[in-house]
Amino acid sequence: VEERALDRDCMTLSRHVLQQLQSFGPDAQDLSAIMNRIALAGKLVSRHLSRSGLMENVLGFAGTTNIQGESVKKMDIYANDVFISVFKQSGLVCRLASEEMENPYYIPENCPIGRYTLLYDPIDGSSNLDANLNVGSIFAIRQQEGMDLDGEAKDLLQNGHKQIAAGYILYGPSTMLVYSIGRGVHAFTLDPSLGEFILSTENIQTPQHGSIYSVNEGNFWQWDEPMREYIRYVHRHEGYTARYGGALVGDFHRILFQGGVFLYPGTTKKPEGKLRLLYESAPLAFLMEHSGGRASTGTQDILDVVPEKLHQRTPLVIGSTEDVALVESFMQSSRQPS
Ligand code: P6P
Repeated sequence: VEERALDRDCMTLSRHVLQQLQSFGPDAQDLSAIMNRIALAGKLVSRHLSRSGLMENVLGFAGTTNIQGESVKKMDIYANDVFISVFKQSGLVCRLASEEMENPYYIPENCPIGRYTLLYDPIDGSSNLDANLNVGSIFAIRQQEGMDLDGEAKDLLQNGHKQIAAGYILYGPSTMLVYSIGRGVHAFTLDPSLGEFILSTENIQTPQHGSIYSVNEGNFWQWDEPMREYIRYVHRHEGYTARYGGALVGDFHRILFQGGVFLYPGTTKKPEGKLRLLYESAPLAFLMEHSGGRASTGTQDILDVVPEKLHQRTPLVIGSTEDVALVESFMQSSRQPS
């Protein structure tokens, strides 16, 4: 048993990425190195969060608002800068597109050698921090296409099939990193004593159906009739239970492992929904599609959506294939209310 435990402790994230690619060509090395930098960012953010209650000037509002007019938390800014710093020294990533920055951040010394772009939400669900509840970082990696001479990063405005890797870091009771490079979805748990993310679940399989539906029912009065019909259906039928943590990564993580469905549909206030496409919904859709689940806007696969702008929002229905299909049957009102 001791030997098995030792072997497991040796399956670090970068080793796993190389193994996944079964080749040690330049792409494999690059992706392994990029994942390693993301792991470093996760460790730095995790360390900062674990002491956030004790340090001055970490929690609370930064006194600024981001491009969506949302008040920015100091932690949002810290985490955003962590990702920039870890990639500055990497030589791999030329551009970073983040929820916290109106325009992509370019690292000139890495361009054009570093042909990769990191799209990320540095801290998602930061309002949970004030209650010491889980938050997460979400990321996707794309290859730059063209020279982007005008600095508009127009090549990022392509559908989610252009993602070559995606994942998230969940800062919960343990810090976990979940990723996919298109060959299954794998979870790693940070062992703080080693400072390493160690493989904890390989090839996660999302059940075809689950009892959980995860949605903010406080928005009921803002939904259209098909969405209300779906909620009435799950209220009426036995076997459903509601779980909603208010932070996307934690709610997603539960569905990824246990099945069920997470929804953030359009509302009267936000017809396009609240969640962003490029660095929230598309990375999670990439994962869910590779763990046997599905991700939809309610009428279209998330991975097929072509954004018109960097910070575009989208409605999101994501989880078990059967449960996403049930929601779609209401949304496409192809179903008679039963
Ligand atoms: P609501 C957090 O602000 C966030 O962006 C996601 O992490 C989360 O899923 C959602 O918004 C919660 O939004 O409207 O239910 O509070």
